[in-house]
Amino acid sequence: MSKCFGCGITLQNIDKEELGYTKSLDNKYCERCFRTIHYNEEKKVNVMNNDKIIKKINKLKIYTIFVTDLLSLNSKLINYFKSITNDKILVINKCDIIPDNLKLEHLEENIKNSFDLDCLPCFISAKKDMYFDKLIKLIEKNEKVLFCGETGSGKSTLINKLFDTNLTTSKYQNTTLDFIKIKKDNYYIYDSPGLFINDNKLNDLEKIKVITKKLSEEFTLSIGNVKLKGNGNITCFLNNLESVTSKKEDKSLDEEICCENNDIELDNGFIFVKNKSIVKSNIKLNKRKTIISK
Ligand SMILES: Nc1nc2c(ncn2[C@@H]2O[C@H](COP(=O)(O)OP(=O)(O)OP(=O)(O)O)[C@@H](O)[C@H]2O)c(=O)[nH]1
Ligand SMILES: [Mg+2]
Repeated sequence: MSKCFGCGITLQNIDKEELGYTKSLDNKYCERCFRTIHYNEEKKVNVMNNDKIIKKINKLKIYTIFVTDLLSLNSKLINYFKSITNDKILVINKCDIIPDNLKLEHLEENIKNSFDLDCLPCFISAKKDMYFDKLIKLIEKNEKVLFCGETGSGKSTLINKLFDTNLTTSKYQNTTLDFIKIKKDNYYIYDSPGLFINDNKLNDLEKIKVITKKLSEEFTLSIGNVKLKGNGNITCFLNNLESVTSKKEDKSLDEEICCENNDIELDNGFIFVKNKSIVKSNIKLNKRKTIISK
């Protein structure tokens, strides 16, 4: 049975409504990939469960490149990274979106400390071909390399750039549907379906939006589905598409955390709180040691 070159799904020419459909089994791509590539269409599908993906990655015992971006990096994702038992590296893609005043070498060190990693992460930009050297050196040491990480982190884009392949990429979630094994020169490269972390993921990243706000008890600050009150100044690092509004409201918020030199993790970014402050919210939020300041 042949598989789609774009997303890895098994090709079939029987059921138009089912995944893998193509008119002719001689085609290299399924209809879903064809429509994504040529018409930028989204077709939502049921995805492979995260635990199943991690189990398969660990079973393959291959050097693993775990891809994320700065706004998606959070404790939930890092727990998946840590559950990979293969030799591995954390690659932070889309570094073209990071504001120039944030120095990558500081971020690398701070991320290692904040998430208690064994080694420094590696910043790259697949889209802009930036900082591939270190990654290429790591790849060259291994005959087989597997790319994994959250959906939309840019795994397939990165493989296309590094190995001149034609995997399907898109701004939508769950583009790659199954593991894909590609032989290229002396290497075996594996792409994998993306891990699904949250419904609110925004993949279309331009420059990170940096917004400074003062929290208060009278005004509710809304960032996506998160509402905030409290005291002190905060700096928000957000996706360019994320909306931020402020509204006078008497209603109190139930959750509360005390922050000092912490980041509060959001679905598409984070909030840096430098000075000691109380942050109240409508949903339970997670704080970490900041990745911003030294
Ligand atoms: N700004 C920016 N966008 C990128 C970069 N790399 C990839 N992207 C974009 O991220 C989106 C997702 O890319 P994909 O390569 O399809 O992501 P994936 O990790 O393979 O996603 P799944 O197959 O769903 O797991 C696309 O819109 C890419 O253009 C990058 O370095 N910078
Ligand atoms: Mg992909």
